[in-house]
Amino acid sequence: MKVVDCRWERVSSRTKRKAIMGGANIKPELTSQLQDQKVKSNENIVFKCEAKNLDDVKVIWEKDGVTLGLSDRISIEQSGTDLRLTIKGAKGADEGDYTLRLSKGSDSVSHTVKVTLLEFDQDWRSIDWGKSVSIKHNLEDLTLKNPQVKHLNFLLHGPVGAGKSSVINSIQSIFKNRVEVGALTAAGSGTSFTLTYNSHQIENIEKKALPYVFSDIMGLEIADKKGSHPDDIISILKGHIKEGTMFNSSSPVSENDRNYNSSPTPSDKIHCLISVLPADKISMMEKNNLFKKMGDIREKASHLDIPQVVFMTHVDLACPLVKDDLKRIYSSKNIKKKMQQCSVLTGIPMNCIFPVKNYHEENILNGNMDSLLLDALKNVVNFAESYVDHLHKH
Ligand SMILES: Nc1nc2c(ncn2[C@@H]2O[C@H](COP(=O)(O)OP(=O)(O)OP(=O)(O)O)[C@@H](O)[C@H]2O)c(=O)[nH]1
Ligand SMILES: [Mg+2]
Repeated sequence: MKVVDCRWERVSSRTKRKAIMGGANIKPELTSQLQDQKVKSNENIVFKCEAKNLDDVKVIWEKDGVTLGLSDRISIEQSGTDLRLTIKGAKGADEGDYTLRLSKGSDSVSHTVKVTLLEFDQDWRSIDWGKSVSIKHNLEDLTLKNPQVKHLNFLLHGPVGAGKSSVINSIQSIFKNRVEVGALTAAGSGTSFTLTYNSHQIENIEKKALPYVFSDIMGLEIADKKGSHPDDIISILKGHIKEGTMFNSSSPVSENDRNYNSSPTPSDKIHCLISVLPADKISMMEKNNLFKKMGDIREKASHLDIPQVVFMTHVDLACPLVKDDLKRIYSSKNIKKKMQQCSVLTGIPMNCIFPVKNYHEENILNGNMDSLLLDALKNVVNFAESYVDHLHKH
């Protein structure tokens, strides 16, 4: 603590003299405020603040009411009017309320702020980041156990602009080894861009057809009058709708329609229903009736025992941490919270929710994006495989 300046000065009032004699009655004062902090794992937490009248003042830093002392992680500094607390390498236990307290005799001034960690100390789900090539090869070489089924059919449903077409393009891109735009995407439109029922069989670089077919349908729109009719989607699940069918949102495809397949084979059915939800808009969606519509479809899929998952897209827009480094996807608290919201809203358990980042502005492939998408694909392929296996045995 500093030595107080005791110079004698001629002063007009008794009070002022007393103050200068030792700063006895001058209260410490904070001249700038501490700020709440949201920090990444391992980042340094630094609190800076300015104060005046610090002579004879005890400077105390507290965390959740307990006084902090110096350690190899904690440094407490004072230089003139500048006060600083640094905590090296933030971790989960550092979250809490931090108080700076300046006290002198019975006078005391304090300010409390919050530290929140944007990340968990460890990834809560593991993923093989470096193994995208071998996972890709395994998926290329897969032979289906059920001889009646030629390929696994995945149906993507979800709101307009959720990234359904982009999911297909992204998966196709990985197997083609270059960025593809086969299933057209729409930039920023409010109404659905995909109007017909289109199927895309994934091919590899040698143009070999892989046993994965993705169907991309018109987005389920907020207004009831627009978007795919839920009855059409249920017909798709059962394998009644042929490729290329144009949807009419006011009247579903009937049994008399030439696009109606009245005797679907196991190969025509949907083997996994993928709800595509954009991470950055989940909170907004809670308020509209989209989830009711999606819920009706999922209920039908459940009656048919079709496995169901969520692909949560736009993760880059939902979390700046993930935008900077996709590998932080399973340490980001924000992303986990969004996934939990998806789970609550859809009733689909967390282990069937896969956050993905689609190719949308990139021109070249990215190993981390591939890893995340392939991890999701590997899981849905397993679920669909079990389902078709079950169809075969029963
Ligand atoms: N930032 C970001 N943008 C994405 C992502 N996925 C898709 N997009 C963009 O979001 C927009 C809509 O994507 P689409 O794939 O057309 O969405 P959709 O669900 O097929 O839309 P409809 O067919 O109209 O129902 C496009 O501009 C995409 O480039 C993502 O993961 N991150
Ligand atoms: Mg689309």
